[in-house]
Amino acid sequence: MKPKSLKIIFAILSFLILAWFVPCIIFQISRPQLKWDRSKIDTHKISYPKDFLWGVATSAHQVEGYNTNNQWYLWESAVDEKGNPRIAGGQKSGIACDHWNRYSQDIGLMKELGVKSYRFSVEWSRIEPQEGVFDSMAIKHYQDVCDSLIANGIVPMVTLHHFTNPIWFEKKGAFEKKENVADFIRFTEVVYLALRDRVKLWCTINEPAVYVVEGYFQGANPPGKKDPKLAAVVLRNILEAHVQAYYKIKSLPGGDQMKVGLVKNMTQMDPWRKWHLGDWVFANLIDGVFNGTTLNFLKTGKYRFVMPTMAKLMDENPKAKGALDFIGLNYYSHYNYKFSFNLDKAFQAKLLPGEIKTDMDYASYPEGFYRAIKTVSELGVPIYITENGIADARDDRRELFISQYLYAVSKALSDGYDIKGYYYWTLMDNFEWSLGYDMKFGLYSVDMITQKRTMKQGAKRYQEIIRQSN
Ligand code: IFM
Repeated sequence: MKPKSLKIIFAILSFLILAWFVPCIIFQISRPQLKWDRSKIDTHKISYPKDFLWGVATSAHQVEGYNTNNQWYLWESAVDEKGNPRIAGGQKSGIACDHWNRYSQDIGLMKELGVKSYRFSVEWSRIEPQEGVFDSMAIKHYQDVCDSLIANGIVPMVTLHHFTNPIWFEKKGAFEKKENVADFIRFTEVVYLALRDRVKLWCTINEPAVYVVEGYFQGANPPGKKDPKLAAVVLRNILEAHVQAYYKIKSLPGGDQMKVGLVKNMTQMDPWRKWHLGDWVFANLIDGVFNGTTLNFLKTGKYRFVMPTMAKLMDENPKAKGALDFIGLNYYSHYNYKFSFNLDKAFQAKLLPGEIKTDMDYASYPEGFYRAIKTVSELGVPIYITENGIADARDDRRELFISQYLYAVSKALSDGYDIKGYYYWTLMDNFEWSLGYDMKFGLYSVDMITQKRTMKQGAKRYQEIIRQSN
């Protein structure tokens, strides 16, 4: 071969190598995947401020039982295109943990743990069973729950929307239509006025991106659609609902005294292979849609949802900037993406070598907690960890999980991040949506026949950490 041809081949090869590896290096620098040498970490060397708000979290549909008037209840009896049940093994939420009737007993469990706060959601379909018709008994129920919490020295944190919609709202298109946001705002006003004397901490919407991805992109949750363009619209509208709910509360009596925030699930979207440009491109794309769109909207008021060839929606609401007194952070883990032209394959979670798997399809990844705190801190408001926990039916990883994840939070605190509280997900084993009762996130197990609650061994680490920090 002539030297000239060799030179050309060399130049092409060099170009290809540069075009492949240089972006990989840039991505690694801009989004480093933190990895601690866990064998050198002393998870007992942690420290928390005296006024740190230790808590537990639940949501209405997952624990209350017989929420028969929402879209999830219908979904639980539905089948997919192939005739398979929508929920694993055809399970139904049913009586769940009967928390509607047993909340006093459950507040006793919170006392036993030593927590100072309880995050729970109010069930819209109970409070407004028909459009514009409010049930005073349901409202009274939540007033009683708050009274009982306060009497026991436990601070209530209320979530207004945690995945469930009343059937009437779902039927009229839920958040697919921007004009329907007004329904949520009317509900917000009623709940706020009923509970404002008792509740100071408000979460508007729980995990908007999860609601959208599961319901409108992957179709695992109701309404089971797989429509990226609609997903872009629904995310825009549900974020708009947050903004309007924020200003609605602020405009009502006592609103200026309230802390109102949005709850963001920060799943780290990482490449499976750091040297693979395809993995990076895929991970960045998902990160952009799942995390970036929401964070950017809250930061700048600009809505930018881009999935090349699938969906693109740009919008703006300058009022979104500033519509936040705190950010609620739900953190569990990361997903490692492997590039594939077949989207279903690329979405399959991959575990990195040596990772400890939880019962969910992801690993335990405490370093990602620190990364998530760092990322949401850029919003410039205090952080409440509104959810964090492990699905661990054998209860043989929970203690380590709690130790390592609370080490990450303690490290973030000592590095100056403004974290006000931490809510373990979840108080007791409950209905984990499309996975039914198979995923055991609870600090307490629940006997589904007798409803007996039993503290798990792993929960004792949480109890100990709370006790030591007081
Ligand atoms: O159970 C869910 C909760 O409803 C929302 N955040 C994640 C939890 C565990 O998957």
